[in-house]
Amino acid sequence: MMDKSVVTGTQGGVRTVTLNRPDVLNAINTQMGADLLDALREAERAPEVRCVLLAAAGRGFCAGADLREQTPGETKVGELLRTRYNRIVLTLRTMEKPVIAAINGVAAGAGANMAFAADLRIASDRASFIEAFSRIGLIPDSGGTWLLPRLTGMGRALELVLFADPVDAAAAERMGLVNRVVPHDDLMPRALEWAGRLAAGPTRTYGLIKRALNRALATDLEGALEYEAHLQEIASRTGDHREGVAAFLAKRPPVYTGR
Ligand code: T3D
Repeated sequence: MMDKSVVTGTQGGVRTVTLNRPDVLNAINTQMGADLLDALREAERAPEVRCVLLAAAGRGFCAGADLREQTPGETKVGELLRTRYNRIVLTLRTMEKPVIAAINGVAAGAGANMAFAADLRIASDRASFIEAFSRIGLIPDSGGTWLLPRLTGMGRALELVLFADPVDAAAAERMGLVNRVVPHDDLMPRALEWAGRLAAGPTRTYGLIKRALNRALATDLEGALEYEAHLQEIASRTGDHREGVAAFLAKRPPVYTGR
């Protein structure tokens, strides 16, 4: 039987979604793109999932689109992006539960931008990032044009995409591309620790937080304040808010159900 291109497992509310084409550094072919989108959408729907951890098998995180599947000039790239990559990035970005990317090695092209679409990034000291697109005469896709200037500022974003040089983990942390860099062997334990913590949190509220921050990037202060007021009404009616206040007053740790 062929190995699955994406492997999933759930423990303690954490759904781990592992890219699994290690021989090609997890380059995304048609099958893997479909499997990844399915896996993310399933994680988004599943009520028992309270945090998603995007990880990868082998020495690479993801080398972007599988270039062996492409025929430049013939492949309908716009359609491929609209039906697959854009949906993956939007699902990562908008699903109303936290998404962590654990970056074990090289992340290139769409592979880098998928990592940048996650909410938090924890990287091995062996990780690197390459906005590889311009090396092969393409523009950054999979959200790169939107995500990079927001993470690093416009000057650095342009440097990353025009030169398309590899950025090592330490430089990525300095630029704000990743939240933490850890020794390689600590990557999955540390990522699972973060994921476990978030999976025990007020999931509904985390979802509202993502909604608020995503919207805030596209609005003015007045609009953001109004949206905060609207969403806070919703958050204030959750069981987890009641639990949080009760726990504080009783001087005990809260036990959140995610609702
Ligand atoms: O056109 C569209 O579909 C639109 C969407 C575009 C989105 C994109 O992601 S465009 C960008 C595509 N990605 C790239 O251009 C990166 C290509 N890969 C590399 O530049 C290098 O592989 C890396 C810098 C990522 C890693 O280098 P290195 O030296 O550590 O490894 P390697 O030897 O190059 O790769 C190992 C194997 O993976 C190798 O196979 P082999 O020779 O052992 O049989 C290599 O061919 C394969 N591989 C790596 N990247 C891809 C790939 N195979 C297919 N597609 C890849 N993207």
